[in-house]
Amino acid sequence: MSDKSKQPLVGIVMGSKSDWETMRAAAAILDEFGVPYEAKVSSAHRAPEMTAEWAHSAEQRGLEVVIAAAGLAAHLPGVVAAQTLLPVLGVPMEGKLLGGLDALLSIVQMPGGVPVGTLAVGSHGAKNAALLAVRILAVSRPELREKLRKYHTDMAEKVARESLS
Ligand code: RP5
Repeated sequence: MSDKSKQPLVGIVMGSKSDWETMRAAAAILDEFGVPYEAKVSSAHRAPEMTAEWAHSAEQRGLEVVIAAAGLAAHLPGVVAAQTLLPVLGVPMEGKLLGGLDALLSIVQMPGGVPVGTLAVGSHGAKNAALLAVRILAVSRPELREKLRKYHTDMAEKVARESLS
């Protein structure tokens, strides 16, 4: 888990506790890079005021990037992006009925003016949202850039080891 003694830099917000199973993949990456984060369940529909308050105060709490995950009519990332100037990365959750296409379209089709950077559906999106958050933070943090460089070198070496011939 994130080191609670450190100032969280990334806020992971999700529409339901049921999303955490998927969003663990984002938390695991942030832990791997030593990036402190806070994780919060809040819903654009079921708890609109709490969501607005969380988004409004995100910047003054010291967060620099938001990862927002939601399924079904997934309005949470857009609603959060409307209430903060922090970069918001949206992760569509995989729903049972439409496989996450509903959430993907809800998150990706933001009207011009309020951007949400949308990642892949499910755990690949969760993982990449965290890696993108690390890249954003790494712009002004050389130690994170170094860790990213090593991450990519390790990944390439792993693929090379897995080659079949
Ligand atoms: C969305 O509804 C949540 O983000 C979740 O993906 C989906 C289902 O929520 P639960 O019924 O599991 O609480 O708001």
